Amino acid sequence: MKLGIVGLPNVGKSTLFNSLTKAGAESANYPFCTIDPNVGIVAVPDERLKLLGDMYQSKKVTPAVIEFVDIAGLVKGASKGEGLGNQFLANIREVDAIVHVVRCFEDSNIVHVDGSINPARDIETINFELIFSDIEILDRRIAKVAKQARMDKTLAKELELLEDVKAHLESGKMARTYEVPEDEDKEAWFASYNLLTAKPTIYAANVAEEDLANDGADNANVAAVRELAAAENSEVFVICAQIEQEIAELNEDEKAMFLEDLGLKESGLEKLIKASYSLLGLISYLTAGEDETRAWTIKKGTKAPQAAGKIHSDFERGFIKAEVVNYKDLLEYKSLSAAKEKGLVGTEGKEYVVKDGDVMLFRFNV
Ligand SMILES: Nc1nc2c(ncn2[C@@H]2O[C@H](COP(=O)(O)OP(=O)(O)OP(=O)(O)O)[C@@H](O)[C@H]2O)c(=O)[nH]1
Ligand SMILES: [Mg+2]
Repeated sequence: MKLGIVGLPNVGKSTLFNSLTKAGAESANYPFCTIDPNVGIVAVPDERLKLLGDMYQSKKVTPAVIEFVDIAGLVKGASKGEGLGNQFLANIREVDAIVHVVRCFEDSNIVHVDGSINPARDIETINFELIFSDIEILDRRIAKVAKQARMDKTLAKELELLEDVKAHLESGKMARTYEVPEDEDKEAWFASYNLLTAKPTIYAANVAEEDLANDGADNANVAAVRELAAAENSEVFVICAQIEQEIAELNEDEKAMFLEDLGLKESGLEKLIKASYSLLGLISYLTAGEDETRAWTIKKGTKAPQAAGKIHSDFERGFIKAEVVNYKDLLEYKSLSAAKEKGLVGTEGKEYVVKDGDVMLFRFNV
Protein backbone atom coordinates (compact mmCIF):
# COMPACT_ATOMS: atom_id res chain seq x y z
CA MET A 1 0.00 0.00 0.00
CA LYS A 2 1.57 3.22 -1.17
CA LEU A 3 0.76 6.91 -1.04
CA GLY A 4 2.14 9.26 -3.65
CA ILE A 5 3.09 12.82 -2.74
CA VAL A 6 1.87 14.93 -5.62
CA GLY A 7 1.83 18.66 -6.42
CA LEU A 8 3.33 21.49 -8.46
CA PRO A 9 7.11 21.88 -8.45
CA ASN A 10 8.67 23.64 -5.46
CA VAL A 11 5.68 23.44 -3.13
CA GLY A 12 7.50 21.38 -0.48
CA LYS A 13 6.87 17.77 -1.53
CA SER A 14 10.42 16.54 -0.97
CA THR A 15 10.71 18.53 2.25
CA LEU A 16 7.57 16.77 3.47
CA PHE A 17 8.81 13.41 2.22
CA ASN A 18 12.15 13.81 3.96
CA SER A 19 10.55 14.69 7.25
CA LEU A 20 8.07 11.82 6.90
CA THR A 21 10.73 9.22 6.35
CA LYS A 22 13.00 10.64 8.98
CA ALA A 23 10.38 11.17 11.69
CA GLY A 24 8.90 7.80 10.95
CA ALA A 25 12.29 6.22 11.31
CA GLU A 26 13.13 7.93 14.57
CA SER A 27 9.90 8.32 16.48
CA ALA A 28 9.29 4.60 16.52
CA ASN A 29 12.86 3.47 16.06
CA TYR A 30 11.83 1.55 12.99
CA PRO A 31 14.70 0.60 10.70
CA PHE A 32 13.20 2.22 7.65
CA CYS A 33 14.85 1.26 4.47
CA THR A 34 15.03 3.33 1.37
CA ILE A 35 13.86 0.99 -1.33
CA ASP A 36 14.57 3.68 -3.80
CA PRO A 37 15.50 7.27 -2.95
CA ASN A 38 11.93 8.29 -3.68
CA VAL A 39 10.21 5.59 -1.67
CA GLY A 40 10.20 5.70 2.11
CA ILE A 41 8.75 3.34 4.67
CA VAL A 42 7.15 5.30 7.46
CA ALA A 43 6.05 4.05 10.88
CA VAL A 44 2.45 4.82 11.77
CA PRO A 45 2.42 6.66 15.10
CA ASP A 46 0.42 4.63 17.62
CA GLU A 47 0.37 5.56 21.31
CA ARG A 48 -1.38 2.26 22.10
CA LEU A 49 1.79 0.37 21.25
CA LYS A 50 3.92 2.34 23.64
CA LEU A 51 1.45 1.85 26.48
CA LEU A 52 1.14 -1.88 25.89
CA GLY A 53 4.88 -2.26 25.34
CA ASP A 54 5.53 -0.54 28.69
CA MET A 55 2.97 -2.72 30.43
CA TYR A 56 4.52 -5.94 29.16
CA GLN A 57 8.05 -4.53 29.24
CA SER A 58 8.32 -5.84 25.72
CA LYS A 59 11.81 -6.36 24.33
CA LYS A 60 10.65 -5.01 21.02
CA VAL A 61 7.87 -2.69 19.90
CA THR A 62 7.06 -2.81 16.21
CA PRO A 63 4.75 -0.27 14.59
CA ALA A 64 2.68 -0.61 11.46
CA VAL A 65 4.23 1.00 8.40
CA ILE A 66 3.09 2.60 5.17
CA GLU A 67 5.00 3.64 2.10
CA PHE A 68 5.25 7.13 0.72
CA VAL A 69 6.55 7.96 -2.74
CA ASP A 70 8.03 11.35 -3.54
CA ILE A 71 6.84 12.11 -7.04
CA ALA A 72 8.44 14.89 -9.07
CA GLY A 73 6.42 18.06 -9.60
CA LEU A 74 3.76 18.11 -12.28
CA VAL A 75 3.38 21.13 -14.52
CA LYS A 76 0.65 22.31 -16.84
CA GLY A 77 0.70 20.12 -19.94
CA ALA A 78 2.06 17.09 -18.07
CA SER A 79 -0.60 14.89 -19.61
CA LYS A 80 0.71 15.98 -23.00
CA GLY A 81 4.25 15.11 -22.01
CA GLU A 82 5.42 18.50 -20.66
CA GLY A 83 8.27 18.26 -18.12
CA LEU A 84 8.51 14.46 -18.27
CA GLY A 85 4.85 14.59 -17.38
CA ASN A 86 3.83 11.19 -18.65
CA GLN A 87 6.46 9.46 -16.60
CA PHE A 88 5.31 11.23 -13.43
CA LEU A 89 1.69 10.42 -14.20
CA ALA A 90 2.69 6.78 -14.57
CA ASN A 91 4.27 7.01 -11.10
CA ILE A 92 0.97 8.28 -9.72
CA ARG A 93 -0.92 5.46 -11.38
CA GLU A 94 1.03 2.98 -9.26
CA VAL A 95 0.02 4.39 -5.88
CA ASP A 96 -3.10 3.55 -3.90
CA ALA A 97 -3.80 7.04 -2.62
CA ILE A 98 -2.54 10.58 -3.00
CA VAL A 99 -1.25 13.30 -0.71
CA HIS A 100 -1.64 16.49 -2.73
CA VAL A 101 0.69 19.19 -1.39
CA VAL A 102 -0.50 22.73 -1.94
CA ARG A 103 1.64 25.76 -1.27
CA CYS A 104 -0.06 28.18 1.12
CA PHE A 105 3.06 29.87 2.49
CA GLU A 106 4.43 33.18 1.27
CA ASP A 107 8.19 33.34 0.73
CA SER A 108 9.65 35.55 -1.96
CA ASN A 109 12.84 33.45 -1.93
CA ILE A 110 11.03 30.35 -3.10
CA VAL A 111 9.98 30.54 -6.71
CA HIS A 112 6.41 29.61 -7.58
CA VAL A 113 6.15 28.12 -11.08
CA ASP A 114 3.11 30.27 -11.84
CA GLY A 115 4.40 33.42 -10.18
CA SER A 116 2.01 33.80 -7.25
CA ILE A 117 0.43 31.93 -4.34
CA ASN A 118 -2.99 30.74 -5.42
CA PRO A 119 -4.00 27.33 -4.10
CA ALA A 120 -7.29 27.09 -5.96
CA ARG A 121 -5.53 27.63 -9.27
CA ASP A 122 -2.70 25.28 -8.30
CA ILE A 123 -5.02 22.46 -7.30
CA GLU A 124 -6.95 22.92 -10.51
CA THR A 125 -3.75 22.80 -12.57
CA ILE A 126 -2.80 19.46 -11.07
CA ASN A 127 -6.29 18.02 -11.05
CA PHE A 128 -6.85 18.96 -14.70
CA GLU A 129 -3.69 17.12 -15.70
CA LEU A 130 -4.90 14.07 -13.83
CA ILE A 131 -8.31 14.41 -15.46
CA PHE A 132 -6.79 14.74 -18.96
CA SER A 133 -4.70 11.68 -18.37
CA ASP A 134 -7.76 9.73 -17.22
CA ILE A 135 -9.78 10.84 -20.23
CA GLU A 136 -7.02 9.48 -22.42
CA ILE A 137 -7.23 6.13 -20.65
CA LEU A 138 -11.00 6.08 -21.08
CA ASP A 139 -10.77 7.03 -24.75
CA ARG A 140 -8.47 4.11 -25.41
CA ARG A 141 -10.79 1.74 -23.59
CA ILE A 142 -13.85 3.18 -25.33
CA ALA A 143 -12.25 2.60 -28.74
CA LYS A 144 -11.48 -0.99 -27.81
CA VAL A 145 -14.81 -1.81 -26.23
CA ALA A 146 -16.78 -0.10 -29.03
CA LYS A 147 -15.08 -2.35 -31.54
CA GLN A 148 -15.75 -5.50 -29.53
CA ALA A 149 -19.31 -4.42 -28.74
CA ARG A 150 -20.23 -4.83 -32.42
CA MET A 151 -19.70 -8.57 -31.99
CA ASP A 152 -20.61 -8.91 -28.33
CA LYS A 153 -23.86 -7.24 -27.30
CA THR A 154 -23.13 -7.68 -23.58
CA LEU A 155 -20.46 -5.00 -23.84
CA ALA A 156 -22.99 -2.25 -24.50
CA LYS A 157 -23.34 -1.93 -20.77
CA GLU A 158 -19.66 -1.23 -20.28
CA LEU A 159 -19.60 1.23 -23.12
CA GLU A 160 -22.39 3.15 -21.46
CA LEU A 161 -20.44 3.27 -18.17
CA LEU A 162 -17.29 4.44 -19.95
CA GLU A 163 -19.13 7.26 -21.70
CA ASP A 164 -20.79 8.26 -18.48
CA VAL A 165 -17.53 8.44 -16.52
CA LYS A 166 -15.91 10.34 -19.35
CA ALA A 167 -18.70 12.93 -19.36
CA HIS A 168 -18.23 13.32 -15.61
CA LEU A 169 -14.51 14.01 -16.08
CA GLU A 170 -15.14 16.35 -18.98
CA SER A 171 -17.27 18.48 -16.72
CA GLY A 172 -14.12 19.05 -14.66
CA LYS A 173 -14.96 16.63 -11.87
CA MET A 174 -12.77 13.96 -10.34
CA ALA A 175 -13.66 10.30 -10.85
CA ARG A 176 -13.78 9.87 -7.06
CA THR A 177 -16.96 11.94 -6.97
CA TYR A 178 -18.57 9.74 -9.64
CA GLU A 179 -21.26 7.56 -8.15
CA VAL A 180 -20.59 4.12 -9.53
CA PRO A 181 -23.90 2.36 -10.23
CA GLU A 182 -24.59 -0.44 -7.77
CA ASP A 183 -23.96 -3.27 -10.15
CA GLU A 184 -21.23 -5.86 -9.72
CA ASP A 185 -20.02 -5.66 -13.31
CA LYS A 186 -19.91 -1.90 -13.33
CA GLU A 187 -18.11 -1.72 -10.02
CA ALA A 188 -15.47 -4.16 -11.27
CA TRP A 189 -15.02 -2.34 -14.57
CA PHE A 190 -14.70 1.01 -12.86
CA ALA A 191 -12.03 -0.36 -10.51
CA SER A 192 -10.14 -1.89 -13.44
CA TYR A 193 -9.67 1.52 -15.12
CA ASN A 194 -7.34 2.53 -12.26
CA LEU A 195 -8.10 6.20 -12.78
CA LEU A 196 -5.81 8.76 -11.16
CA THR A 197 -8.73 10.92 -10.16
CA ALA A 198 -10.48 8.00 -8.49
CA LYS A 199 -7.68 7.57 -5.96
CA PRO A 200 -8.51 8.71 -2.44
CA THR A 201 -6.78 12.01 -1.75
CA ILE A 202 -5.69 14.13 1.20
CA TYR A 203 -4.76 17.74 0.63
CA ALA A 204 -1.76 18.93 2.63
CA ALA A 205 -1.82 22.71 2.93
CA ASN A 206 1.81 23.73 3.39
CA VAL A 207 1.72 26.86 5.55
CA ALA A 208 4.19 29.16 7.28
CA GLU A 209 5.07 28.44 10.90
CA GLU A 210 2.83 31.18 12.31
CA ASP A 211 -0.25 29.53 10.81
CA LEU A 212 0.28 26.25 12.63
CA ALA A 213 -1.08 27.04 16.09
CA ASN A 214 -4.62 27.76 14.90
CA ASP A 215 -4.56 25.22 12.10
CA GLY A 216 -4.47 27.83 9.34
CA ALA A 217 -7.69 29.54 10.45
CA ASP A 218 -6.35 33.02 9.54
CA ASN A 219 -4.96 31.98 6.20
CA ALA A 220 -7.23 32.69 3.24
CA ASN A 221 -5.18 30.27 1.12
CA VAL A 222 -5.97 27.44 3.50
CA ALA A 223 -9.64 28.41 3.42
CA ALA A 224 -9.54 28.09 -0.38
CA VAL A 225 -8.08 24.58 -0.10
CA ARG A 226 -10.70 23.61 2.46
CA GLU A 227 -13.50 24.79 0.21
CA LEU A 228 -12.22 22.83 -2.76
CA ALA A 229 -11.62 19.71 -0.73
CA ALA A 230 -15.05 19.86 0.88
CA ALA A 231 -16.66 19.83 -2.55
CA GLU A 232 -15.12 16.41 -3.20
CA ASN A 233 -15.28 15.08 0.37
CA SER A 234 -11.52 15.08 0.78
CA GLU A 235 -9.72 15.92 4.00
CA VAL A 236 -7.27 18.79 4.47
CA PHE A 237 -4.25 18.78 6.76
CA VAL A 238 -2.37 21.90 7.65
CA ILE A 239 1.36 21.33 7.88
CA CYS A 240 4.56 23.31 7.74
CA ALA A 241 6.97 21.10 5.84
CA GLN A 242 9.95 23.21 6.86
CA ILE A 243 9.16 22.98 10.58
CA GLU A 244 8.46 19.28 10.24
CA GLN A 245 11.89 18.82 8.78
CA GLU A 246 13.36 20.58 11.81
CA ILE A 247 11.21 18.56 14.22
CA ALA A 248 12.33 15.36 12.52
CA GLU A 249 15.90 16.11 13.62
CA LEU A 250 14.96 16.25 17.32
CA ASN A 251 14.81 13.52 19.93
CA GLU A 252 11.52 12.69 21.71
CA ASP A 253 11.98 15.11 24.64
CA GLU A 254 13.13 18.00 22.48
CA LYS A 255 10.25 17.31 20.16
CA ALA A 256 7.67 17.45 22.94
CA MET A 257 9.06 20.81 24.10
CA PHE A 258 9.16 22.18 20.60
CA LEU A 259 5.56 21.21 19.94
CA GLU A 260 4.44 22.73 23.21
CA ASP A 261 6.09 26.01 22.23
CA LEU A 262 4.16 25.92 18.98
CA GLY A 263 0.96 25.23 20.90
CA LEU A 264 0.55 21.76 19.42
CA LYS A 265 -0.11 18.34 20.94
CA GLU A 266 0.96 16.35 17.96
CA SER A 267 2.98 17.27 14.91
CA GLY A 268 1.09 17.83 11.68
CA LEU A 269 3.11 15.01 10.25
CA GLU A 270 1.81 12.50 12.77
CA LYS A 271 -1.75 13.49 12.02
CA LEU A 272 -1.06 13.23 8.32
CA ILE A 273 0.47 9.76 8.60
CA LYS A 274 -2.48 8.47 10.62
CA ALA A 275 -4.95 9.99 8.20
CA SER A 276 -3.05 8.47 5.26
CA TYR A 277 -3.28 5.04 6.85
CA SER A 278 -7.00 5.36 7.27
CA LEU A 279 -7.35 6.84 3.77
CA LEU A 280 -5.96 3.56 2.48
CA GLY A 281 -8.73 1.77 4.36
CA LEU A 282 -6.24 0.28 6.80
CA ILE A 283 -6.54 -0.45 10.51
CA SER A 284 -4.26 -2.14 13.03
CA TYR A 285 -4.82 -4.98 15.39
CA LEU A 286 -2.22 -5.59 18.06
CA THR A 287 -0.33 -8.44 19.60
CA ALA A 288 1.30 -7.87 22.96
CA GLY A 289 3.75 -9.74 25.13
CA GLU A 290 7.19 -9.76 26.69
CA ASP A 291 9.00 -10.56 23.48
CA GLU A 292 7.23 -8.15 21.24
CA THR A 293 4.34 -5.75 21.09
CA ARG A 294 3.33 -5.13 17.56
CA ALA A 295 0.77 -3.53 15.28
CA TRP A 296 -0.44 -5.57 12.31
CA THR A 297 -1.95 -3.94 9.28
CA ILE A 298 -5.22 -5.21 7.85
CA LYS A 299 -7.90 -3.81 5.60
CA LYS A 300 -11.07 -2.73 7.35
CA GLY A 301 -13.50 -5.66 7.31
CA THR A 302 -10.86 -8.42 7.52
CA LYS A 303 -11.97 -11.55 9.37
CA ALA A 304 -9.96 -13.24 12.11
CA PRO A 305 -8.31 -16.05 10.07
CA GLN A 306 -7.05 -13.69 7.37
CA ALA A 307 -5.87 -11.25 10.04
CA ALA A 308 -4.00 -14.14 11.67
CA GLY A 309 -2.48 -14.92 8.27
CA LYS A 310 -0.59 -11.61 8.45
CA ILE A 311 1.49 -13.12 11.22
CA HIS A 312 2.02 -16.50 9.60
CA SER A 313 0.19 -18.47 6.93
CA ASP A 314 -0.05 -21.42 9.41
CA PHE A 315 -2.14 -19.22 11.70
CA GLU A 316 -4.64 -18.78 8.89
CA ARG A 317 -4.57 -22.34 7.63
CA GLY A 318 -4.89 -23.90 11.07
CA PHE A 319 -7.07 -21.21 12.62
CA ILE A 320 -9.21 -22.48 15.50
CA LYS A 321 -10.24 -19.42 17.42
CA ALA A 322 -9.02 -16.07 18.65
CA GLU A 323 -9.05 -14.47 22.06
CA VAL A 324 -9.83 -10.80 21.67
CA VAL A 325 -9.63 -7.92 24.10
CA ASN A 326 -9.79 -4.22 23.41
CA TYR A 327 -6.45 -2.54 24.20
CA LYS A 328 -8.10 -0.13 26.64
CA ASP A 329 -9.51 -2.96 28.72
CA LEU A 330 -6.17 -4.73 28.71
CA LEU A 331 -4.41 -1.57 29.85
CA GLU A 332 -6.98 -0.97 32.53
CA TYR A 333 -6.79 -4.46 34.08
CA LYS A 334 -3.07 -4.88 33.37
CA SER A 335 -3.14 -8.52 32.31
CA LEU A 336 -5.07 -10.79 30.01
CA SER A 337 -6.17 -13.00 32.88
CA ALA A 338 -7.49 -10.05 34.91
CA ALA A 339 -9.39 -8.76 31.87
CA LYS A 340 -10.72 -12.27 31.37
CA GLU A 341 -12.05 -12.39 34.94
CA LYS A 342 -13.97 -9.22 34.20
CA GLY A 343 -15.47 -10.92 31.18
CA LEU A 344 -13.73 -8.56 28.76
CA VAL A 345 -11.93 -11.17 26.67
CA GLY A 346 -14.01 -12.65 23.89
CA THR A 347 -13.51 -15.99 22.20
CA GLU A 348 -14.13 -15.48 18.52
CA GLY A 349 -14.37 -17.75 15.53
CA LYS A 350 -13.76 -17.60 11.78
CA GLU A 351 -16.44 -15.04 11.07
CA TYR A 352 -15.19 -12.44 13.54
CA VAL A 353 -14.43 -9.10 11.89
CA VAL A 354 -11.30 -7.72 13.51
CA LYS A 355 -11.50 -4.16 14.84
CA ASP A 356 -8.92 -1.42 15.13
CA GLY A 357 -7.24 -1.68 18.53
CA ASP A 358 -8.18 -5.31 19.17
CA VAL A 359 -5.44 -7.18 20.98
CA MET A 360 -5.50 -10.70 19.53
CA LEU A 361 -4.23 -14.06 20.63
CA PHE A 362 -4.70 -16.80 18.03
CA ARG A 363 -5.19 -20.52 18.66
CA PHE A 364 -4.28 -22.68 15.72
CA ASN A 365 -3.40 -26.21 14.81
CA VAL A 366 -1.54 -27.40 11.73
N1 LIG B 1 9.28 29.04 3.73
C1 LIG B 1 9.04 27.74 3.49
N2 LIG B 1 9.78 27.14 2.56
C2 LIG B 1 9.52 25.84 2.31
C3 LIG B 1 8.52 25.11 3.01
N3 LIG B 1 8.48 23.86 2.53
C4 LIG B 1 9.44 23.79 1.58
N4 LIG B 1 10.07 24.99 1.45
C5 LIG B 1 11.17 25.32 0.54
O1 LIG B 1 10.71 25.27 -0.79
C6 LIG B 1 11.74 24.79 -1.67
C7 LIG B 1 11.21 23.62 -2.48
O2 LIG B 1 10.95 22.54 -1.61
P1 LIG B 1 10.93 21.04 -2.12
O3 LIG B 1 10.48 20.23 -0.97
O4 LIG B 1 12.22 20.68 -2.75
O5 LIG B 1 9.81 21.14 -3.24
P2 LIG B 1 9.22 20.00 -4.19
O6 LIG B 1 7.76 20.18 -4.15
O7 LIG B 1 9.76 18.69 -3.83
O8 LIG B 1 9.76 20.46 -5.60
P3 LIG B 1 10.01 19.56 -6.93
O9 LIG B 1 10.65 18.29 -6.51
O10 LIG B 1 10.89 20.44 -7.75
O11 LIG B 1 8.70 19.38 -7.57
C8 LIG B 1 12.90 24.42 -0.79
O12 LIG B 1 13.83 25.48 -0.83
C9 LIG B 1 12.28 24.31 0.59
O13 LIG B 1 13.21 24.60 1.61
C10 LIG B 1 7.77 25.78 4.02
O14 LIG B 1 6.91 25.21 4.68
N5 LIG B 1 8.08 27.12 4.20
MG1 LIG C 1 10.91 17.26 -4.93
